[in-house]
Amino acid sequence: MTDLTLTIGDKNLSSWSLRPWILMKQAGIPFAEKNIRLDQPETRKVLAETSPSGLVPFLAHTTDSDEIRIWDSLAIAEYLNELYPEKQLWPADIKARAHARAVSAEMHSGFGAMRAVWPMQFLRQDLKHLTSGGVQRDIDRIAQIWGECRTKFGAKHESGGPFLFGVFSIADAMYAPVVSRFTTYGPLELSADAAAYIEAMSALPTMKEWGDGAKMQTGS
Ligand SMILES: N[C@@H](CCC(=O)N[C@@H](CS)C(=O)NCC(=O)O)C(=O)O
Repeated sequence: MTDLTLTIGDKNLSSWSLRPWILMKQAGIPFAEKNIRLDQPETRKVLAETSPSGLVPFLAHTTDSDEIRIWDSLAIAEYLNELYPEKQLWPADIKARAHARAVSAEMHSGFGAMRAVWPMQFLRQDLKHLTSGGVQRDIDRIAQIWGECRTKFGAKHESGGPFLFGVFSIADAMYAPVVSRFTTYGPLELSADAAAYIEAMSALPTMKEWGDGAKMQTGS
């Protein structure tokens, strides 16, 4: 039995939940998964009973003496990084790691226009949407971040991997929901680098597994 339990929301909708879920899957960290259906009459009550913030994702780590509770996607990622140092969830190089932390924090606290106008709908690929209200500015900045990470760090990484810092890291987990949004509300005019990143992320078996879970939950 695993001692980590990750509680998440609907896979079609819960962008914040996708981050720690895909991080743990990609890193091969075993965990039990609990699902809470969002937007149901009982959702508020169930969330309040589960997570101190009343939000998902929520990670519980049962140890011999304690239960450690973490209720924010970036805090969960940081905790897992400390729990599994050998997995190098952040890039090993200090400059790359600082950059990865900065772009992850920027994602965590920013891009409000895109979040508001383009909610994640993981299973949809056909929603054309206006890029008004600052959405285009968010798209441009995200594409710039992806291009810069891949050119300055990813391309130079010994793995030759297609991710932001070469191999999959916390930064990729943080941007996974944006990849889904760009697919849902696209096609977008993007640089070759940003388009290649979307292709690499979308091809991950873990992204497909999340989508299969969303299909099961929605009965589609
Ligand atoms: N900053 C938090 C945000 C979490 C969040 O907003 N979660 C949403 C789901 S994606 C939620 O739990 N909403 C409650 C609801 O829909 O009732 C994190 O990074 O985990």
